[in-house]
Amino acid sequence: MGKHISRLTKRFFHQSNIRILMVGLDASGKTTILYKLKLGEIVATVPTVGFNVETVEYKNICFSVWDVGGQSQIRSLWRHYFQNIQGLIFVVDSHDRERISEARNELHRILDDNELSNASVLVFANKQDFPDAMPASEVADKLGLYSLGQRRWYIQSTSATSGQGLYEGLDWLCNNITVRDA
Ligand code: G3D
Ligand code: MG
Repeated sequence: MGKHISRLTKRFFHQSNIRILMVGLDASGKTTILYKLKLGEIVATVPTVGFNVETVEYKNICFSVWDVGGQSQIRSLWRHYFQNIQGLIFVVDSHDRERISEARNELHRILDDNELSNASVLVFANKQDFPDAMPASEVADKLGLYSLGQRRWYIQSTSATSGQGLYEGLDWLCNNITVRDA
């Protein structure tokens, strides 16, 4: 894991202030991913009631993470975190067929925000270790990724508990982010 991370940091080395947002429905695996990446100390904050944000800063890269779905009253607060985002990671529980359409709605609602119009989208089709998990192609279809038009997106099968697929996905994101130097 350490080797992968140093390789990724080298990639990012010449770029400044990379901001990556990682969101998904609750229990999709975001916190597990954050810990698995071992980027550093995860700081959990509650900027307001019902809105929990985890952040990790690793050299010039800042990850912000929160749960989406169901809390329409706090959506307006998200926009603060949307500014200067180059990459969006959307985490899906590939084993949760019941909530895949809710995941789809949340993803599209986020992508409709103007602040994210240039953000590349990496989807982690997580929990692939479940035998009945939907394959990444089915997750892509059910999330409506094929209708995203010009947007750069990529879907990666992952199993956050073992770490499988995480670095492959991040590799893609490193190569496909739009850097807006301040
Ligand atoms: P969240 O931060 O998106 O809400 P978490 O999700 O990271 O808290 O994960 C929710 C639960 O799913 C956790 O289980 C976690 O271990 C499990 N999980 C995450 N990723 C995977 C995966 O790839 N495979 C499997 N099998 N489980 C995974 P608990 O039991 O702690 O609630
Ligand atoms: Mg969490």
